Amino acid sequence: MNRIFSGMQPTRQLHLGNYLGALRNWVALQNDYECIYCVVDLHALTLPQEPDVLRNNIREVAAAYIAAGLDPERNIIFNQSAVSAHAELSWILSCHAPLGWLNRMTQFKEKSQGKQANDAVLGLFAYPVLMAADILIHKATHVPVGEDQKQHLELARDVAGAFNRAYGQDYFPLPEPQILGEATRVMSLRDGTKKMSKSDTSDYSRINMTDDADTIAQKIRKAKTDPEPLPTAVEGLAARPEADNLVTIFAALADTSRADVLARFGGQNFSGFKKELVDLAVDRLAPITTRMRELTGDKAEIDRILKRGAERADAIASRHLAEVKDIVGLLRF
Ligand code: AQP
Repeated sequence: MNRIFSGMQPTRQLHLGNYLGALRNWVALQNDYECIYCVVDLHALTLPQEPDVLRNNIREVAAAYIAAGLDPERNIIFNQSAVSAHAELSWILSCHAPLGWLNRMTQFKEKSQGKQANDAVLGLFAYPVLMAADILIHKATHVPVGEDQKQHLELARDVAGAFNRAYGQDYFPLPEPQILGEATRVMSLRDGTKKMSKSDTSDYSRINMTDDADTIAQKIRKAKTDPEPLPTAVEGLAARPEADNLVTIFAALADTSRADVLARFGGQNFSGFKKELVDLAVDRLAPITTRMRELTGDKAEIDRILKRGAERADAIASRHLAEVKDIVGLLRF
């Protein structure tokens, strides 16, 4: 049976990269798979968080899922910390994950940059093992993510394989990454060589899912470009990271290809293209933003959805955790 698992961290507001690289694909997948979508709040703790802000962000991410089109009845939507089997399996898996594998993870290197080697916290280093546990506790077969998560997914497969080999059983499926759509890696609007990211200090680097139409327009107008007109073919985007990024965003929002976008705008300067991109982005995001605002206004309803989701997720996860405990030789009473 195919089962999807994926999640987002409730660290600040979600942005267009989260939407185009992941969330939008999740919505499409709900028609064909059994889907479990998690707000990975334990992952958020790997960087310092303000407790009240974190609580709000957890609800806001859940609201974004639903506002983007995920049906909380058809899918399981819950927050990670509400199902303790995630953290328990993470410990068991961490006993099967060699340090050498974790030392290769580029996200840890990026996020611990600027810190003395011994000041980075253990949780940040162990992040990929918790992510492996999130996926494997549900025996998920497919994981839709943006391209930046590919390395972590490979680690999850390696850890699953190491566990299976250690106990001579084909217990965990090796989860397949699903890196889908035209915009698998949306870049910063200020620097086309950097990933669009929640933690970028410049708000102008990203379009947040809560931005209003004026803010979106301003950010796209100010987005970095180069002096050349848009090329007429995709090959012409090579070595033009900012142009490539804006064309990719346009293509993803319009559900078309970069070639089609260039067939329309090739040879023109950026100003007309940017005007159309503003209209398109506002058209696609405004209904989601409006729905998100309605949902976040009703905390009790979001909490009800998360609680119900946690009960459903726990029913799957507890069963698997019990099996894992039996496999490794822990006593259950
Ligand atoms: N720029 C991006 N382009 C495409 N996909 C992206 N994703 C994130 N950024 C982009 C995908 O969104 C999903 C959820 O990501 P996350 O919230 O768990 O954390 P992240 O990848 O750490 O997101 P950020 O914005 O980059 O946060 P910070 O700045 O805190 O590191 C994942 O599927 C991810 O691939």
